[in-house]
Amino acid sequence: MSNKRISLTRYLVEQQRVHGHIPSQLRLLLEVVARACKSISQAVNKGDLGGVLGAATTENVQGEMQKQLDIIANEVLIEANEWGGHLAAMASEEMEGIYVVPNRYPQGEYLLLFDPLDGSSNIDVNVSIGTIFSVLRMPEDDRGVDEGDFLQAGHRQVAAGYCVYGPQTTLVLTVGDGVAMFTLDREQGSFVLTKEDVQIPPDTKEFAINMSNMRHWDAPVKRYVDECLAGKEGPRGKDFNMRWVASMVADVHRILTRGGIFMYPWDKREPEKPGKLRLMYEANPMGWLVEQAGGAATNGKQRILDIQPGKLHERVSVILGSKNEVERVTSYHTGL
Ligand code: P6P
Repeated sequence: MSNKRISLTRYLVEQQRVHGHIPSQLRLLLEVVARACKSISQAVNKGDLGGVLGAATTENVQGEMQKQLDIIANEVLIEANEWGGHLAAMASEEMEGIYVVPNRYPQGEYLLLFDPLDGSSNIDVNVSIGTIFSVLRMPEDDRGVDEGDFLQAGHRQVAAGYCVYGPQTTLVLTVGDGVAMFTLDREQGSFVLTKEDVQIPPDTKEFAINMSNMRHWDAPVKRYVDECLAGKEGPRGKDFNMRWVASMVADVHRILTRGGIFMYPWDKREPEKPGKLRLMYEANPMGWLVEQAGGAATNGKQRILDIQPGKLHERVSVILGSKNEVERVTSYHTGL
């Protein structure tokens, strides 16, 4: 890649010129989301100095105690996106129902879904966290927007990405033509293209899973992890390393950067739930990014992006990353 600095705006304009599927309203939406992520990054960066660490006094729709920064990030995204005329409505992990753009603003043709601050348990201990977002198009018919309009399979996304607030603040984005990464230049206050055409190696020696749940896993997951732990002397014939940041954005960023497999599978702690992670604003955007980078994403049995959602906040089992590893774990589930 040449050493000229390409801004997010220039990248999106040039992508539109070359590929023609980033209409101006979608480009505006992505630039607004990026600006909102910059604001969230500033708030996260302040930490204790900003008086924003620690728990709020409220629970989110999942019944989880909210952190102050969860609420701040949610409000930043709502306020940044509601007036631009590019959205019909928004949905967030932090809100029970959808947020319809108020009548005082023009309604657009896109739907924005987000986890405003994923990895909240890491906020107070200064470990990377992030914002995950997914963009869908409003269905064609002209009636008003409701929750049902959001219930589209992940393969219908028109854009997806995340912003990781770590040692660098990096925006990672796909509009269906591969994955690009933009690092925030704090002096200029702009996101600068630092990597494009991201590729995940098909094989890996690194797996990510919360090992403390081992006794609750289903047999196929236990088999896969046991084989990794058996190392050179085992059936895999090589040693594996393990990582678990407990921040999906950080784990996925590592996998996009150097490969690996991330698993948050169904387990028998809450057998009625298909998994912990949410389909619409965690698994779908991350699954598309990983596929766009040559990886794979399944729920153990089927492609995540083919799952037809039944509820806005439904959960899903997630296995994603290096293609050959994901296919191996999936084959242990399906017997194929
Ligand atoms: P556990 C963060 O709360 C999150 O939703 C994901 O970002 C992360 O991968 C997972 O949950 C961590 O869960 O059970 O290991 O704390």
